[in-house]
Amino acid sequence: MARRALVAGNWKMNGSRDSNASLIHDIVLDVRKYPDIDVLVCPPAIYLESVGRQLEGSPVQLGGQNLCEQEKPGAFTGEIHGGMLRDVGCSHVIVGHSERRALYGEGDDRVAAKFRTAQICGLIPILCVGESLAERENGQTESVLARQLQAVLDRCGIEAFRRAVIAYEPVWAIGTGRTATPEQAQQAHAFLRDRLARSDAKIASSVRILYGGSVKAENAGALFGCPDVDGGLIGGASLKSVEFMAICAAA
Ligand code: G2H
Repeated sequence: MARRALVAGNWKMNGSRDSNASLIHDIVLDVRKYPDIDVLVCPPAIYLESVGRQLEGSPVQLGGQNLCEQEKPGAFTGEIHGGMLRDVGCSHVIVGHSERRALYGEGDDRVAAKFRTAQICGLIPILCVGESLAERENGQTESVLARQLQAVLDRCGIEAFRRAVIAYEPVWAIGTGRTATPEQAQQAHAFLRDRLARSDAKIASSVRILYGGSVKAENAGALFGCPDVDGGLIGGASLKSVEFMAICAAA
């Protein structure tokens, strides 16, 4: 891996004050064994502040799972402004996760707006892209990835990728136990990097592209061994400290 690896836990809508405290306790104890990688946790918004407090003094970084695309705070009931994520200690925020795209109607334009707002607020966006099973079977994987990436390039420009992370998450591999093979992951990651290289080769070679979709301790090593895979966005397996730290060990 030419770039510094990042292992990010996306807790999704899971956790409680007690389970979070125990999970973070274990991660903080263990993470010092892995000084050569970056580790990030993305708890549900309501727990960001308490988890952030528990992370103080540790190298583990904090991220949000979503933010409002509005650049200024105001009358947007139920939404969370990027500045608020910064305020409670977040460095990163996930944008465009396929669950947001599919279940909450977030299209490419809205995802691009969220990406931009994240950066305006000083956050590093983790842009999720990925094709559905039908799209893969119809041979549309590359056109879907290109479209999702282009929406952000059109709105934010290539320079925006100096401070951004991409996560390739094939929808058919998310929470299904079905993981992309290392070859499938490498092919998609290389494609994404190549698209960025058309605009700026240096930025393309420095941007971290994570793989996400049923990553576990047993498959992490092979995925992270691919030249264009720079770590992972981990869902279910990030909720168990032993499994999550084993994934960190593989990075
Ligand atoms: C993909 C991933 C984390 P899981 O959504 O973003 O989840 O590892 O449970 O497939």
